[in-house]
Amino acid sequence: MIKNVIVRKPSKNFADGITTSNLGKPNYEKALKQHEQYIEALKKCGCNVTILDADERYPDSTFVEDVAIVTEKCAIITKPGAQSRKGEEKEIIDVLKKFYNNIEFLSGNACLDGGDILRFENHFYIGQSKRTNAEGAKQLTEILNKYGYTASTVPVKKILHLKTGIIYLKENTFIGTGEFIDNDTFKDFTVINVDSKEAYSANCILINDNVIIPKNFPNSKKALINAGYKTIEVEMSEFEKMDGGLTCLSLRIPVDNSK
Ligand code: CIR
Repeated sequence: MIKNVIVRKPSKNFADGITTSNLGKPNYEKALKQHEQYIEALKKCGCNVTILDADERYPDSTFVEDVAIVTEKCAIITKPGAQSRKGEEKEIIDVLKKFYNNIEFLSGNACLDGGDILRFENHFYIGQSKRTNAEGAKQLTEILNKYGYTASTVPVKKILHLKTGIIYLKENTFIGTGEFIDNDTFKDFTVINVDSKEAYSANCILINDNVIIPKNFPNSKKALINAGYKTIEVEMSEFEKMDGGLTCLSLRIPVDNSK
C-alpha cells in the first residue's frame, strides 16, 4: 500500500530538459495544469501528497522518480546518469528525512536513474540503460541485499528507462511493450501487451487498486479494464514531449511490500 507520495512542480524552464521525443516544445502553463491533475489522481487513490517547489536550476527536476528509490525499509539516493541532472539527487534528501531514518547513497562511478528500477514483490529489476551503469547496479544490489531484497539486471536497449517499457501491476502481471514482450526475463509472468502505437501508456501506475494511465490510449485502457483493473486517466501530453511518463513524476513510499 502507498500512503505518502512526493512530487515536484515543473520548473519554468521545463522545456529546456532532455528529450528525444520529437513531439514539439511543451507548454509550461499546460504542464502545470496536468501536474495538478496528476496530484488530484494520486489523492483520489488515497495518498497524502507532498508537493515540492519547482527547482529552476534543473529543468528535468519534476521527474523526481529518478533521484531516489523508496521502499518500506529504506530510501536510496541515486546518481543520475545524465550530466544536466547531476545534483538533482541532493535536493530530495531533506524531504526524505521526514519519512526515513535510514537513507542510503550510491558513490564513486555509479550512475543510476530511479526510472530503471522495477520492483516485483521483494525483487528489484535494474535496467541497464544509457542512464544506469554496471557499477550503479552493483552498488544498488548490495544495498538492497542488506535489507533482505534481491535484485537482477535487465538490458534496456531501445528506450530511456526500464519502466518506460514495463510496469508491474500485481499477482504476477506486468504491462509492457516493445522489447519487453516475449522477453526472457519476464517469461514466467503474464505481460499485458501494449501495442507499439500506444507504447507511451505502458508507463502507468497501480496505486491502491487503481491504475493511473495517460489519457487518449484507448487500447491500453480497454486491456486494463478487461483484466479487471479500475483506471483513472490523466492528460500527460506535455510530459510525454519531455520523455516523462506517469511514474517519473512521483516517489511513492510503500508501507509494505505490496508496492
Ligand atoms: C530525462 O530525459 O531525464 C527527462 N527528460 C525524462 C525523465 C523521465 N523519467 C523516468 O522515466 N523515470
